[in-house]
Amino acid sequence: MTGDAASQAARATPFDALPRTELPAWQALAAHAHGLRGTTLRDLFQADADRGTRLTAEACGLYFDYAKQRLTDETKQLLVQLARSSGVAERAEAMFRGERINVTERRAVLHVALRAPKSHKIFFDGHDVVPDVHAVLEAMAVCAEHVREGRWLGHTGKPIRAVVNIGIGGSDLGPVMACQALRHVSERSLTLRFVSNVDGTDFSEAVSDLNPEETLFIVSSKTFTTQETMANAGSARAWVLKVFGDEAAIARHFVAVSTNADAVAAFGIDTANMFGFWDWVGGRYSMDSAIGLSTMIAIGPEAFGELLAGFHAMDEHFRSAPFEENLPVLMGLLAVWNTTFLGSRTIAVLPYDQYLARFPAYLQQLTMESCGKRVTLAGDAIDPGTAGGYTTGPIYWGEPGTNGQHSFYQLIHQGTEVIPCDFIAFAKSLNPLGRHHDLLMANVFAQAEALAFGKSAEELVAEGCADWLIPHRTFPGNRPSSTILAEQLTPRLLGSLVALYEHAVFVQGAIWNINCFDQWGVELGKQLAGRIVPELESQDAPALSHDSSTNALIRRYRLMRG
Ligand code: G6Q
Repeated sequence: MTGDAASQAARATPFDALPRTELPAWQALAAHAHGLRGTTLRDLFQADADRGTRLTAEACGLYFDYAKQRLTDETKQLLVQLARSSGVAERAEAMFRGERINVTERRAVLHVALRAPKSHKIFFDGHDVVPDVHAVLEAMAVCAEHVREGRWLGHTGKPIRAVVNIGIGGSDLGPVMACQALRHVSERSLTLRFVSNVDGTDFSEAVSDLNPEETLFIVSSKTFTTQETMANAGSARAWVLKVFGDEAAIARHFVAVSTNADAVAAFGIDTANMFGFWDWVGGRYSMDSAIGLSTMIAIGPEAFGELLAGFHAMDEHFRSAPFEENLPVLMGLLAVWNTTFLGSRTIAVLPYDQYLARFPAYLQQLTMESCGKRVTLAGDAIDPGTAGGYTTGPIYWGEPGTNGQHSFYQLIHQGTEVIPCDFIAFAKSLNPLGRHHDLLMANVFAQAEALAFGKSAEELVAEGCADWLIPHRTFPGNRPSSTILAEQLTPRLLGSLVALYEHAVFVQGAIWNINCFDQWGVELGKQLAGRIVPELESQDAPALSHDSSTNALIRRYRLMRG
């Protein structure tokens, strides 16, 4: 064993070595899934009057109804056994204890520390990180209040009125989602913009109507080396300097969020205006770290504190609730059940709340970057085609309801794919307007009902449907969904909702025995483009050594660009 392998083995939990397909619970579930094939949701509901209230769980203001999932009490029992024998609880404890469970990057995974109250202690390498977290939160609050109250003055003495977050991936998607979700509690006199794409259109459009004298850029990048972010930050710098012609303006118009103080200083941003975080915060788990500075500026430190409290409440629930009533455990198990045992390849997330329009995009990164893995923690292949293999991370996607109903829901109702859905809805509208909210809610309930029970040929005959139309108008039903119902979309509720999905992903990762916390595919993308850039920028036609298709595309681009 090499030194590396030995130290990894020493860190691993006893569960990492267990081939999942050999677990009795796994095998029982495979047989059970086979046995359930002929049973429909109609059958299950007809046989069991309590199903709709029994197969539910509730925590942190979230009511989770999974009665319309294709499962029985026995399925649930077996899934819980699978979670136990896969070491979900032990792995979660290792995370909370600050162990380096991200073995390929040798990092701890401590996003739970970002929302721990001051009174808590969470240790990493013998050091309590909670005071560090709160010190950064306090510094962020000072900055946020200055901007919100018009006390942060630009180079010419005018108060900042527009904030532009420059970042990508985990340094963008969380704040974009949260700022939109919490717009109802945000400071409306401030303009919030987000620039992520290296496409110059993104930057140009974002600043086109802004006044540089009143604009503050937040350069958000954990590494402060990401090509897209550095290119956009460079353009922002040039945009500011073009107006002021004075380097001193940078300090008034730029702050940074990063773990890399040297690179921040080299860029010209005063490190006094840098808000730090730590390598134990993964990008996609960072919206409640300093990466959330734009969110805090928008909603204020108090509401940001509420958001963190919501995250923390779900952390505590995940850590302490019995698996049978544990929302993240149940949600994670359902994803495993639908994906690995019932063969669904995608999960649709359908928020019936316009404020959550970017929630599916945010979740795509959280879920797919985390569970898009094809080897176990020990490096063994688990492609479904290999011995002992199985399907991991499903594709997450979605759009807010009711809009989706007028486009892709057709396929969910009558296509050949079975797509489990997560419906998310709120009892109280943040913008009550006539009948609108009841109409919205009627749609969410009706969709879940129609997907589960469909419409049979007999029902169509009874309605007088012409014979030849019956196959077209029949809805098979038996299409699974869960519904998450909460009272109102508050900052606290949003925190709990995000933490619910974060921990559900953790549960999936533990069961699939994969590393949910690395992202080598993303790293690859960062390197590949870097290799081609000089070939595009060089004045002479460079020798190209890619495949013939890439070579031809590069040549054609150079030609077309002129
Ligand atoms: C997230 C990923 C990735 C990352 C971006 C931005 O988990 O690591 O999406 O957030 O690539 O990276 P920087 O914050 O380092 O610019």
